Amino acid sequence: MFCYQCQEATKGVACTVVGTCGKKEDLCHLQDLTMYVLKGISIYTTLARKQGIEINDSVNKVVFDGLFMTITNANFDNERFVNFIKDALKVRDEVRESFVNAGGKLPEELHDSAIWTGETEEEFEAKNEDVSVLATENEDIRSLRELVTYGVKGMAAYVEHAYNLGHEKEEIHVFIQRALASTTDDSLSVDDLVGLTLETGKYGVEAMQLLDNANTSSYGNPVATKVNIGVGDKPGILISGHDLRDIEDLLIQTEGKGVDVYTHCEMLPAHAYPAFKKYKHFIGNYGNAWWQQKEEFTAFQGPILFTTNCIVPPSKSSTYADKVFTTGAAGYPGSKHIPDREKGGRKDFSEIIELAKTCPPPKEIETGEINGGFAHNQVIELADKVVDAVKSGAIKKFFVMAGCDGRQNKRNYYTDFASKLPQDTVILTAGCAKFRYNKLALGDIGGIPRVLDAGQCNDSYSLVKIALALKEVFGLDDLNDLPIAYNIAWYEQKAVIVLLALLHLGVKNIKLGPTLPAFLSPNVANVLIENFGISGIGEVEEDMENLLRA
Ligand code: SF4
Ligand code: SF3
Repeated sequence: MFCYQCQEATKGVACTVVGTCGKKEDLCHLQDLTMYVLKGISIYTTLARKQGIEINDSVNKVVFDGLFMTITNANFDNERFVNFIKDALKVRDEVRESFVNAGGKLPEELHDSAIWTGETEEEFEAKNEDVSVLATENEDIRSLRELVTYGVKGMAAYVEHAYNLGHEKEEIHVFIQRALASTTDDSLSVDDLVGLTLETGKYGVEAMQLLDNANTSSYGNPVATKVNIGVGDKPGILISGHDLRDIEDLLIQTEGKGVDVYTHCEMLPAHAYPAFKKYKHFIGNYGNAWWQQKEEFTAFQGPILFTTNCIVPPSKSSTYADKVFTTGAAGYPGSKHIPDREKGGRKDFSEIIELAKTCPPPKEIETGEINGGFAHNQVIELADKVVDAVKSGAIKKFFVMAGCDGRQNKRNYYTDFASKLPQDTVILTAGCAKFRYNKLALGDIGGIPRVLDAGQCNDSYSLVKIALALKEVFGLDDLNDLPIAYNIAWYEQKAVIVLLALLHLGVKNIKLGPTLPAFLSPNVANVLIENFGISGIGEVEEDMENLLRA
């Protein structure tokens, strides 16, 4: 196996025996093949669109679902991948057939991903060498192809959440598929692929905007909220991941059932949406970022529903493995998977609710409250206060510390960084990176909390909107002239699309840690360093001094 798509790639190079995430070789091969088949589909859809031939909308869903399933820690279920590949091969061949039937012209030579076929698991496994990341020999081309691929994986996740709320944008599907097809095109140069990488960022902004519209038009604009981190006395269901439509279905179905609902990790921001505030049994948030789930799920004692990543494989001695459920793109072998909703309907969570009723209430692991709900609308409502604080010097600088958390000790850097920041600074955060500092007593500046949490990783879009609004207020031409520094933590591919989106918007001098991506070849890393001033992290004090001075 060869996988280097996340920040925890072994030795900062690649996982080649087993993933740090728990992904085994056979699963890695199935995920590689999934990507290959999606590329094959995308070759035909892109050709068809170029020739003005219409594609059935259902194909888009196959592509974004498949991409999402291969994101780090989303799906560990080999069987789901085997079935997905079989179905996707059929879809690919149907797309080709309808393209040809509609008078479409096939090129003389087609990439192998558009024609290869296999039926059995043995055939799938035997294909690995051809479909592995290493099949691209030139390391710069490979690096750029993977950078684009990981960007569209992140984008696909956001597209799926928006789709679940009835929001879609054709141009984003068209781009995702064109980008995938481009990764099979040997005629593209390094420069072409650099251009495609920046274009990926452009569509990343659109995907985040699409999801922001979907979330806020369905559930209202998040408002400043204090979220309880203690427990109630009833049995609970813990819901993790990013899908708001799923939490809506769960809250509705648990009402009046004597069962409480708690958020975990990236679901924490759900508490700030007005539509969810009416549920009395929506008690609070339990635990921290994804990587602490083994201990926290044990203490929770009730069922856990994963709507997306990040799943950590439970240990053999785990007392909660039989209480884990998955839905959507998430999957884990042996865990019950709740099927998709019928159009216009709701998912059926009754089995989880029945199980919860038989469980003891969660054990208390902490008490108190944390602040949330500082997405763009809420912050812009506070704009006068914020602008006055900047003008009076009460706020000297904002630090965007968005992104992902992870298990490496090196990430203590972010806790240290946040706690050592001077009192006249404000942290703007989004994503599960926040769990490194959102429980510190950092205080406020004239009523403005020093950690403004915009929400999930996709809500990094909110941070951009806030920056654009400040740029306007201060009459600046360039985002980089604002007193904002970027110190971003990444782990999986959604952070890759967030980063590419920021680059597209012209944000410079981003610090990216705790390590630079293994998939950036030295030359590609240099392009990012030279053109965008991207740098890795160093020592807290030195980094802070440099960022405060810049
Ligand atoms: Fe390794 Fe990350 Fe790939 Fe898992 S997703 S195999 S940890 S690089
Ligand atoms: Fe976290 Fe997995 Fe990326 Fe949405 S939950 S940010 S790592």
